[in-house]
Amino acid sequence: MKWKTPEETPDDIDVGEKSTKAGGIPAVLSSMSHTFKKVGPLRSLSSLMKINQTDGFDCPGCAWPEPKNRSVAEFCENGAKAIAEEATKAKITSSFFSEYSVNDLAKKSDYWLGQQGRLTHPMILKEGSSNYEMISWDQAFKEIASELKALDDPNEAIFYTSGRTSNEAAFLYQLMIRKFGTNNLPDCSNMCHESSGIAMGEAIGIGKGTVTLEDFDSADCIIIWGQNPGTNHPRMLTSLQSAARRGAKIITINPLKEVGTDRFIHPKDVHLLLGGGTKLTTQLLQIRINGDVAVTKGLMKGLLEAEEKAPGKVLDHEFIAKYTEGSHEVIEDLKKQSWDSIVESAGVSKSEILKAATIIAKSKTVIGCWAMGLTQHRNAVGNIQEVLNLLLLKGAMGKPGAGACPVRGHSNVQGDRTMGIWEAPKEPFLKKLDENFKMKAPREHGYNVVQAIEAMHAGKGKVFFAMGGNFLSATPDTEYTAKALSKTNLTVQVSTKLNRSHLVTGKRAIILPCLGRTERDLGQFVTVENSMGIVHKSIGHLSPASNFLKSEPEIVCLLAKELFPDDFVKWDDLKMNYDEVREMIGATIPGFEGYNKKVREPGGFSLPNPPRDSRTFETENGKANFFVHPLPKDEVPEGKFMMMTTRTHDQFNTTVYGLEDRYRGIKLGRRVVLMNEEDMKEKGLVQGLQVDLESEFNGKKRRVERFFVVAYDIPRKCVATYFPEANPLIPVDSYANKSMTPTSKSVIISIEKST
Ligand SMILES: Nc1nc2c(c(=O)[nH]1)N[C@H]1C(S)=C(S)[C@@H](COP(=O)(O)OP(=O)(O)OC[C@H]3O[C@@H](n4cnc5c(=O)[nH]c(N)nc54)[C@H](O)[C@@H]3O)O[C@H]1N2
Ligand SMILES: Nc1nc2c(c(=O)[nH]1)N[C@H]1C(S)=C(S)[C@@H](COP(=O)(O)OP(=O)(O)OC[C@H]3O[C@@H](n4cnc5c(=O)[nH]c(N)nc54)[C@H](O)[C@@H]3O)O[C@H]1N2
Ligand SMILES: [Mo]
Repeated sequence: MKWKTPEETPDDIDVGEKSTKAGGIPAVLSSMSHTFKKVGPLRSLSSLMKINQTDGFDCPGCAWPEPKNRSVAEFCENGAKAIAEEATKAKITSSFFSEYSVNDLAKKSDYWLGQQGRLTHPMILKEGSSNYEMISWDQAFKEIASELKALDDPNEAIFYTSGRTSNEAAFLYQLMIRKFGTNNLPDCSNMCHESSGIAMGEAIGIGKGTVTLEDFDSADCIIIWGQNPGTNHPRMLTSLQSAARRGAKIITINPLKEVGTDRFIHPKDVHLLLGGGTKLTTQLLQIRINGDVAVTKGLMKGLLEAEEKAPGKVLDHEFIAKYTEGSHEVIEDLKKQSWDSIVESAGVSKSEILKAATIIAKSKTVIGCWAMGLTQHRNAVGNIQEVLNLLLLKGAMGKPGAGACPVRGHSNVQGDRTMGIWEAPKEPFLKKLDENFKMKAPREHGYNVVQAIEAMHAGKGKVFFAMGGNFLSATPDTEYTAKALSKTNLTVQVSTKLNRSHLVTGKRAIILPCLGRTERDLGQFVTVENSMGIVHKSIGHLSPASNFLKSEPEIVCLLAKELFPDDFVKWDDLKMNYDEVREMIGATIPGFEGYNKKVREPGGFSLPNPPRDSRTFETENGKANFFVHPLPKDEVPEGKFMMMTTRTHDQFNTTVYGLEDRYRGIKLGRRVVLMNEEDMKEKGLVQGLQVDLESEFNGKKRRVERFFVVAYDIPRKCVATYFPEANPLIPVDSYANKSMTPTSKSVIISIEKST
């Protein structure tokens, strides 16, 4: 069916005061009201006490690591919301689907869909039918397997993964898919930190961060590019708070003054709850959207100037000489860049940049953190390599208190990659699969997210299977993607909650409901890897939402058994025996030898990280590489705007918890466009007026209607909207060089009053 804007969209907004600090009493109240209302007091308490404890489950909220000395309540407001969403008492039974047709449901808002509760029974939408109906698990696996077996080529199947899937499920899943014969394994990473992986791989030989949580205890300076930790990684604020308290400097680089990086009160600091909180950010560089290459070059230019004044005191010459290549070219480039062009492209003044550069120059140890503000632009790989250039100039790699920290999104997105969820796997990994599992893994690279959409659109992708996530709403170009999905023969979603991807389907569709992190899985535990490469256990304690649910590993094993009845891999045994799965992983993936033993140690174990552990750089030349990137051209034509899409304080990606973006003071509605007041005046717009937004790319126009204008402290010609409401504007063919990550933070749009 065709995608259109849900009819049930809230049609009013309320803009109040912005918060002045993150955390505090409102955060405590908000977590309590979310969990108590949805989950009930007893279930709430027992689940909140188990979050991120060594004998509990990994919070499905984000991938920020847990400290060694854990407190009783190792969670945050938004973690509590994520758990309430999963542990909710509300349930979707089969009668729900007879009451509402797929068409009826498509009219409902994302918020409403989420409120209906947990999926409880496998369902099928038959060809030509208007409603989902019950199907047995057995029959569901038969239908899926026969559709897959009927394909002319295994590459006509596409297997998506979102980043909550455990290591065990992910490993089994990719094994089944490669046995089936394809590398079509697009994942949420393609839209998220893919640019970080590529940039870091080229520069330092590993696609992962090089810091541990302890490094935050000794860093002199922490720089945060394009990240909103107050909302998306609230537990990071605890690390920032203690850093700020001991005098570390925090530089924030963001077009928005995000409350969470400004001030914070830890909910545990009862005596401080009514006070002003801790000031986190020392200096905010409020750049324009995509001003990061410029501002980072400016910071490095400032470092060179400081070095001239105090030779040998600013740059780490020893590190540069011994471990790196390309510094000369980078320094020459910095000398050639004029301050005028840097200031113009960054959107902040030379004196502001130099002030921040002075802080960095004086710091012996520097950590660079970043998230989606850097990764979702055409020049995203360049953004990140500029960050790495700065860190390398400071020798900020492989020593305490220093390093690169890409802050991951989904709680196991990093682990999924480690387990082989990747469309472009490396030969040594495939060779190991062949040896260990008596197979011939395909060598040809598969589709990433953008290529998967294009393949389905072109009729080349015929079966779409999703292990979690919400492909339709998370991907760019919603209408185009909807059309792509609807051209397939079968779409299958392994899900915990109802979402829009269940409503825009192939000719047939199947929903396989699964257990979540918080739920008991026959007494077994799974394992996950956090943003800092620590692998640890996660065990659910709550009784499952329904007796019909199966775990993700079991779902994979049952489908694999249907696909390959006489396989060398004993799929039937594995579904009950995750230790055995971990043995398989240990025999296949470096760093996981002795997995079962190591992961049973309290807190788990750390994966090898050559740059961090020994300043070893596994790049082609064995060095850490500097890269020179040009300043991005200012591509915003006269009268148009550069749009970013961002998350509110009340959502997890496409899951909408509520309609309030508390820290930004926006209530009741999500169809908003945040604009600079001067730009509004120039266009004759006032707050609360409704406008239509239109993007034009490669000759194709895309449009969304009736967004409310909100006056906001954002640089001129820059606007912000929320993800996923603005995704129909993001062109499928607009993506980052090399990583193909959709440019969700750089979309050129025009704005006109709605008629
Ligand atoms: N509660 C909650 N937690 C989450 C999520 C969630 O939705 N809700 N999502 C999870 C996932 S998958 C991810 S990837 C992370 C995302 O975490 P973030 O990356 O923090 O998420 P975004 O809301 O996309 O925010 C990006 C930030 O970048 C800024 N920005 C936009 N454009 C630019 C730019 O050009 N330059 C710079 N320097 N900054 C820019 C925005 O103002 C915003 O502050 O969070 C994870 N955690
Ligand atoms: N415009 C714009 N688009 C973006 C972004 C942006 O910043 N701007 N960010 C991008 C980023 S960073 C990411 S990571 C992607 C996210 O893309 P996805 O990961 O595909 O999307 P989510 O919204 O996280 O998926 C939510 C669904 O996952 C299912 N789910 C939840 N828990 C589980 C579980 O334990 N198991 C299973 N099987 N299913 C589960 C539920 O059914 C829920 O509806 O979106 C990307 N899209
Ligand atoms: Mo993400």
